[in-house]
Amino acid sequence: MFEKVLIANRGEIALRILRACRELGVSVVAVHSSADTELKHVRLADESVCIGPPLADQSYLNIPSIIAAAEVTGADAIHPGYGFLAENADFAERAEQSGFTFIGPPASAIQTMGDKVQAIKAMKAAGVPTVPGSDGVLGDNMEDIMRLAERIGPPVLVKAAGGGGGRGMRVARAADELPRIIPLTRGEAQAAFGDPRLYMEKFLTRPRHVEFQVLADAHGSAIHLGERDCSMQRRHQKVIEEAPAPSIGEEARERIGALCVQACLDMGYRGAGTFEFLYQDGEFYFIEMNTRLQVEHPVTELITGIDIVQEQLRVAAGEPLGIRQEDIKFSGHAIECRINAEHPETFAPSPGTVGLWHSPGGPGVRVDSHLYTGYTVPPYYDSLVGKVIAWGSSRSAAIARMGLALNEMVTEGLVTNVPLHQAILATEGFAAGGADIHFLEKWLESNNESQAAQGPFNPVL
Ligand code: MV4
Repeated sequence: MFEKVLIANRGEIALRILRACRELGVSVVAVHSSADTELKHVRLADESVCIGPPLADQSYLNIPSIIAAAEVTGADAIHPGYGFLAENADFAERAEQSGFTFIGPPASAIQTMGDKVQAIKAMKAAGVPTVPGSDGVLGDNMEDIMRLAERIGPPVLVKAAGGGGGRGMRVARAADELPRIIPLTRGEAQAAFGDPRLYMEKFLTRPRHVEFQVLADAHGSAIHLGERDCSMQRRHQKVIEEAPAPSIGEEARERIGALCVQACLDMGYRGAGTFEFLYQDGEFYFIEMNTRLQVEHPVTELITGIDIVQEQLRVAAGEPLGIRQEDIKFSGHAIECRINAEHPETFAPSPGTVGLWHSPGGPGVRVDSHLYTGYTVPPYYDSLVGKVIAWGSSRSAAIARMGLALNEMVTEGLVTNVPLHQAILATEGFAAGGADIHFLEKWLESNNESQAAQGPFNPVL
């Protein structure tokens, strides 16, 4: 195992990684911007290094500064967390070239999965089901593109090969919209990703977002930890996640999970990863792979009992996976609410200083948060200030516990989205389970309409 790990991140995930390191007896180096000296994990770390000014470009995204911090502190390895440099193949490569272990997959795997066309190609080769669409990149001939759209059957979605996470894509309702849409999307792709390549998929109109968690070691072993449903989202930001995905069932879990494991083995994947699928009418369609630890990993931890971050550290250190697929037993149901310092109706970020802080607790309640009384949430970064994760023996038991936990939580001085979570939990659509990716935005829209009709009071929040 490593002696010293540098955490190249901030907030709740940096604290989560610090705790995993501590349990394994690993020393921790925290790196932070000048706006983040008060972060909880910085205070708990064995050593800390200021890597630059508040703006992420100059600190958490500053590769030379982070590598220099690893050098001066004598760290063995770097954990990138999520966001920032977590899926930057150049960072992974430069960290390794400087003699540090990058706690994540090989840079080549990050590179391959960052190219969505290559990712789909790799999945098809492994037998993973994908969305009907173009076989690779679209060419320049518009007649060919229009014929392809007719063959797929409109509506179709034009996506940027360099995109992902909802960036760089556009729907064409009919083939004759493509002469307008292709150049538009191509221009945006070139500007945003420096890569004009496009591909096309059938547009699924009411899918759910279901993703599979995998772990792979450097010795040819890989396992899956089942799936999560992340359909409750707004503008590509997940709001609530849960595991298992409602009504998926053991047969599909084992079948799709096994295909993801096979894909990992085929490409020599190592570390934690997530295969994202759209799920509609009982079918799974691979769309993208995430080569990092994800925000929502705790729901999987609560139903499997596996510490995903500790496993990341173990496989990065070259240890074999300690768990076999047949040892994985799924138990109960877990739900995660992302707590953001933002207005629950306008979604405007709302940084501030925490007055009284009460963390919820009790059986089956986990809180991953860096908040403490007196902490000031800076305005420079993502508004996520914590996650409440509730486990229950059934989905309804987990929902009930989440309700109690949200009620218990006190974040005086901060405006948070807790009232939004409470309102979502109270909807029939959420209670039923299996809502699609459009549910939350449609529900918010219908609230706004009834609010406009009834005056200044929101009847739901
Ligand atoms: C799609 C789709 C429908 N059909 N692909 C958006 C984020 C990116 N990861 C892929 N996305 C989508 N791809 C086909 N062929 C709908 C979405 C989509 C979406 C997917 C997952 C979670 C939330 C979403 C919100 C809007 C659109």
